[in-house]
Amino acid sequence: MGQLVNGQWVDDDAVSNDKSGEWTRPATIVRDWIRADGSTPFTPEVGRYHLWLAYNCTWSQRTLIVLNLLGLDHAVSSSIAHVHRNDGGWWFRDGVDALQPNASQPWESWSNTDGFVTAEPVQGLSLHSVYTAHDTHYTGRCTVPVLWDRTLGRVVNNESSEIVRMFQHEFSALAKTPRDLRPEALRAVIEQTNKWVYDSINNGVYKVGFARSQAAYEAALDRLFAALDRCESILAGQRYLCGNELTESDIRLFPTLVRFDPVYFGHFKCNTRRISDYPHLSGYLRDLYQTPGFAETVNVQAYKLGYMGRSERLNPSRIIPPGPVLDWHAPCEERKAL
Ligand SMILES: N[C@@H](CCC(=O)N[C@@H](CS)C(=O)NCC(=O)O)C(=O)O
Repeated sequence: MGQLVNGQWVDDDAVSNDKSGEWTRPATIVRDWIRADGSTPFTPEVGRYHLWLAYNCTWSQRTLIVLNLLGLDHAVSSSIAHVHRNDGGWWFRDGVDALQPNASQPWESWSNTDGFVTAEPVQGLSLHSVYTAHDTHYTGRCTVPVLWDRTLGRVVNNESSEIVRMFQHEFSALAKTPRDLRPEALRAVIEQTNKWVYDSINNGVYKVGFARSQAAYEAALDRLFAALDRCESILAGQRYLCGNELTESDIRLFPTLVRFDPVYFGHFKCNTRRISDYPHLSGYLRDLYQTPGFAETVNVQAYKLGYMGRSERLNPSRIIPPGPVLDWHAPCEERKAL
């Protein structure tokens, strides 16, 4: 794994489990905001910001879905990391102008969204060099997604939940297909939903998979399936999590659902039930998958290679199963009728 300590990469193998065996996610560090009203040094502009992402990263996927849904992909470019985090962390084929902001560079030369899904390790531009370009003395984990500002040559924010909010609320003037994914009338229910979905499902699968004691594993597993059961009963009566319109909460749940049967079920031992065993949840997953903006962010092979291909602890043989057979193109007319 590894992280930066005072600007130097250290290949530590720290795992964040406490004494009970429970796994905790380290806090996110850079939390600045782009504001349309000019109240921060970061203003929304076409071509100014770049996203460093990985297809196999669930947190990256939500930022990409929001970019697609709002029609902001013309304004914010992105690079997709190689699926394997190896010694040195995440790697990209090349960089945003090699991290030297240069306004004269044509757009095409700094956008790289070709996926980069191969089993072979690579070395190109490291994510940690993005973090040290931001701060030569950076200390902390080097995570994706990262929102990079080419004008100021620094990171704006590396917390996905905040990046998606900036895209929604601060980039509306640049959005080709603006829509409100957090309507005022639903804000309270969206906040509540995000909280339990994050604790028990989005982050919950990691708590199950990375638990280091039977008790911690079972507690996280119970919370996960209680929350999935709760989704199933909500979705029995309405098309989306917070009502009959698509909201941010659906975008946050989708990346976990789409990885569940191919990866979390086996690799993280989340195997009480598959998503395909839930009639409403599986119809909802297909419905979202078939909504323009979602499917193009999905890369199941990247999930398998990324999670299972280099996990010494959970999959020492590194064997990748070809299955399961999934069909997210199957009709879901009953969902649209809700
Ligand atoms: N709070 C962050 C979490 C991001 C995160 O944990 N990203 C993972 C990939 S899915 C990562 O890059 N981990 C590298 C590391 O921890 O060293 C967010 O939601 O943006």
